Amino acid sequence: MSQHQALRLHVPEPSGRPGCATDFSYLHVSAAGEMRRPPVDTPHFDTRDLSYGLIRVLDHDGRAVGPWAPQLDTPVLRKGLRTMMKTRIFDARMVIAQRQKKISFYMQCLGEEAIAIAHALALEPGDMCFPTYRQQGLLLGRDDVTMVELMNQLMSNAADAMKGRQLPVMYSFKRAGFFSISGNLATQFIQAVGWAMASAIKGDTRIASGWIGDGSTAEADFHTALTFAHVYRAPVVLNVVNNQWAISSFQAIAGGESTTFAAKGVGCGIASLRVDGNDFLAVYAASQWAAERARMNLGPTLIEWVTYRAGAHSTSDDPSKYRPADDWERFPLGDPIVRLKTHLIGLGAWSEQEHEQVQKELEAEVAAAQKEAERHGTMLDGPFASAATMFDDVYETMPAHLRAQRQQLGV
Ligand SMILES: Cc1ncc(C[n+]2csc(CCOP(=O)(O)OP(=O)(O)O)c2C)c(N)n1
Ligand SMILES: [Mg+2]
Repeated sequence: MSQHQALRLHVPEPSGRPGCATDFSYLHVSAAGEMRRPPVDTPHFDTRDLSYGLIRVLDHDGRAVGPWAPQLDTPVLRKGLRTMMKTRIFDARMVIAQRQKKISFYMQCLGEEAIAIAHALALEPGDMCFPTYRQQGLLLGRDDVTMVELMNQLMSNAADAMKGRQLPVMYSFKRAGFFSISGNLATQFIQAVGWAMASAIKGDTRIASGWIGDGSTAEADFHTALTFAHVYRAPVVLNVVNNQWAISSFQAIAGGESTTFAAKGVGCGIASLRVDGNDFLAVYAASQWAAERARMNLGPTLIEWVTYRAGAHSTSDDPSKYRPADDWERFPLGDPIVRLKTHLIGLGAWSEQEHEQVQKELEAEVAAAQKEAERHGTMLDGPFASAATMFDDVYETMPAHLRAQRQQLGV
């Protein structure tokens, strides 16, 4: 027998389980206004404290405090709140539509609305996002993409621009700087870095914004993307949405327990920030800082957005099996909609009455869009595309084995 003790592995566990409240002290939440804001040309090693702390602007009373408080006009904030409310209503209706079998599958971004919506404000026309399936807010804040178009895709109906070949939610809007979503997670990150490098090689001025979830950072693509982004100082913003869960796997399993996802960026030579993702103002301020760095050829920035996936992973998931049902209510960073609403009320630019009124207006707007989309068909009762369409638009000249399969199908 060896005189050494038996070796053992550490397997991270969440601090809460169904019936046992989560201890959120693991999050290490800084006070609003506490973190410093360095100049955009700061070197990566000077962001070390910012990758372990938490950049926050909105305090408990909804006031904007500290060096990261951005200068955003009230109409922009009002539109931001409206878009977050619209996104939540849209999501809720689409979950119901899935339960009614009108769509086959859906993924909501409940609780994470501020991230995509405030981030979009820091981007310019022509910039390209490489999103995952929880950034519908990038599209719902735009005037050049309609809710009907999104719903057509979700219902895989006759007006679906993807012709039913993409899983619902996997949108593609080149004109809106929204790269086709791929279900193969983490691919978005290397694609974003590659696109950003191409933009620089061409001498263009457009930057890229890549997206990944906490769980997906465990994929090799994440690390490859960081290496290329760092080495070539690619003009890209690397967004890691840490919503605490990857389906039923706690974020610690992907490596967020004794370090942070932002700190991984610093280790790779990339300026990195850890930011309150439920704080609309902090999301905008950090995104703007990172976008400016990219535009000024100062290289990539990794931003870890700390948030909470308040809903189920997808319509195929039941989170009550693996986490406490009231987790979101107890999450220390609160609800992004309530926080921006409180801020605007404090500024005298919103009221409870207006909130109720806007809620009703948006519910009617989303319902009308659904009615319009359903005119083109749903998964419940068609009309369905011919099976022949799955063979179209893939190869310029269809290979023989596919021609044979098509014949076999008789279409
Ligand atoms: C490469 C790859 N592995 C596994 C999956 C299956 N899968 C789909 S979503 C998901 C969880 C992802 O969690 P996270 O990255 O934290 O994103 P979130 O869903 O929380 O937004 C997994 C494992 C996949 N789609 N692609
Ligand atoms: Mg996650």
